[in-house]
Amino acid sequence: MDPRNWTLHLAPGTCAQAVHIALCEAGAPVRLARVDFASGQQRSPAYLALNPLGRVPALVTERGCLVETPALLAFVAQAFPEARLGPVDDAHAWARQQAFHSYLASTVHVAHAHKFRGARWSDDPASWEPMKAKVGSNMREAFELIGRDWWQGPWVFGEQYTVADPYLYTLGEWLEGDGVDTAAFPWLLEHRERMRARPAVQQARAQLKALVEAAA
Ligand SMILES: N[C@@H](CCC(=O)N[C@@H](CS)C(=O)NCC(=O)O)C(=O)O
Repeated sequence: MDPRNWTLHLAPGTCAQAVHIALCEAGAPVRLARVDFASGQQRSPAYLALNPLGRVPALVTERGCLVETPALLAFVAQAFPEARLGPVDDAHAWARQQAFHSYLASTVHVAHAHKFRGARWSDDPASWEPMKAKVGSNMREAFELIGRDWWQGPWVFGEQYTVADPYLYTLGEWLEGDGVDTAAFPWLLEHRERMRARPAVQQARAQLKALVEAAA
């Protein structure tokens, strides 16, 4: 498989950033395709034919389309072992990393989604505001747990940077918008600065900016 033949479908401000950064860390020169949420492109027949979930990220490869952030991060770490983006040869450590990714995807991301996507869980618009009101406290509690039970520092799993780092960084960037006072998480703010200093993060941001500007 050759990453030059792959296309990552993404949108600004989404969890797809984690995969984009991971691919930049791996030095994988994939093509990028922006999905325009403003016009509902994620639900267009053409996009649904590609990814029936109607979400980003989606990575189209020669062997088909891969979806779901934890699976994509595992794929990048395993497809580019020389980049050392995860303990792919250590079954226990690898499972532990998958557990962290699963927690981010199934609990943290879902807690955040209650802010804009209440209609997924209830047809009663009156229930959307109470769901939204709970987002800040749920996100704060999730990051308290991460800081207590997962975080090792200076990276999520200690001295070795892994694909867990862009995932935590990406979801952590949502906190202020969710009404969480991040001053309570100095370890996270320091991690954010370390992430922003990485060439791969700067490369991913520059690529996305260019993509957005090209579409404007
Ligand atoms: N479980 C999926 C969730 C993907 C997801 O919900 N992505 C959001 C952006 S962060 C999306 O595409 N939302 C579009 C929509 O809900 O219409 C994953 O972890 O990749």
